[in-house]
Amino acid sequence: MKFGTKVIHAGVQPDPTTGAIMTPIYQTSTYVQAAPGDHKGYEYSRTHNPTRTALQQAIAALENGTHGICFASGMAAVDAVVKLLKPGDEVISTFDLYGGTYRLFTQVFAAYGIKFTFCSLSDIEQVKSKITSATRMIWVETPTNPTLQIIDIAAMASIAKSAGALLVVDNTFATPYLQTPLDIGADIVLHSLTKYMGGHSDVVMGALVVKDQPLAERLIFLQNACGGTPGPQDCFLVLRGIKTLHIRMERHCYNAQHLAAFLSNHPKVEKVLYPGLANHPGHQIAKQQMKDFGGMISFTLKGDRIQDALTFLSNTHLFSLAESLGGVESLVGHPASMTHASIPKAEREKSGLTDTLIRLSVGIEDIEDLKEDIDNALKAI
Ligand code: P1T
Repeated sequence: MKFGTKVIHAGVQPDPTTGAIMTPIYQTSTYVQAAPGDHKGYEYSRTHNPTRTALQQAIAALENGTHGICFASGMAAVDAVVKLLKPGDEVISTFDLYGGTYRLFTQVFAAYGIKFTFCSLSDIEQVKSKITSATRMIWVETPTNPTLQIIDIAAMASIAKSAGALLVVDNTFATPYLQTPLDIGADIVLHSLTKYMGGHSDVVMGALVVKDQPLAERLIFLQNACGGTPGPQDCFLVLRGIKTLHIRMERHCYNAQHLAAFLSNHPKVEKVLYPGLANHPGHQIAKQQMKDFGGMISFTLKGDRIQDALTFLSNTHLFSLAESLGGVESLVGHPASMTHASIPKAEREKSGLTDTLIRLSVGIEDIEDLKEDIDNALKAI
């Protein structure tokens, strides 16, 4: 089945009791049993819920996995993956990572004896040099949040395999419309469904997708045992959101490509980070592993003055100043003080996350209006 058909049909079927074409919101915590253990597959909604089951099947199908496992937030999904490990185990990752993921690694799990090593994941030799006999996981975002580096998934998979480690790919920025990491060697795909998958900035949720039965069983166990599960109404909203994922992503990519070109030629702009630009260091790998280049752009201003960045941020009107990304409406953010404030300055600057970096989540509005909005805010500097 092709992607545009899958987003609409995978995982869902008319409701068996009424024929309702849309999966109902099963707003129930429990299910009546005819006798102890004699039930219809549902016992308690932390463990299973029919609306969640439909969403989990749909997401698994989109990522070419066998199991989708949903959580109450992207962070709850990250939490479940790290709980596969035990004290003494090591994870290799990078500073160029969502600030909340870095915070969970360094301020929660480090205290439980799990070791996190941060390096440049675009430097394959550096990654190999960090492998030890305790390495159990390589943790990748690609494109990265917020400097939009492209990490070679197949190369990371081969390093992980030879070390006997799992490769985790946070696919939030790309979505399965642009890349399916399980097909090129990843073991676990992670999503903040809050972003492009939900697509409408009206829900917070996360998911994991795997294609290995024992790994799925352990993650499903952790989902139920730790209990960070989403409610059925949120699952319904994401199910509805993903029906238009392919159409929204096409427009996000189209708008971002045009806006990146516009910014690149603007006299007040220093550097544009967008993998769709031919001068982006990860452009060739992006072309190989992605269908298009996504809807996120980061850039810096000439002169590198924080005041200029703040002036820009308070002068956009269609781009709203807010955390998050991936909704139909355009957002602008200042990672150093917002989404990535929990990463110490010296560490975030190692991957180019300076105090003047501005991040755009380019929405699906008309490109001419978006260009005009950015141009006006640049003129205000
Ligand atoms: O916000 P939540 O649904 O818990 O997802 C966490 C998360 C995980 N992975 C990536 C790549 C993310 O970008 C996020 C959340 N990011 C933002 C809120 C942000 O504005 O970057």
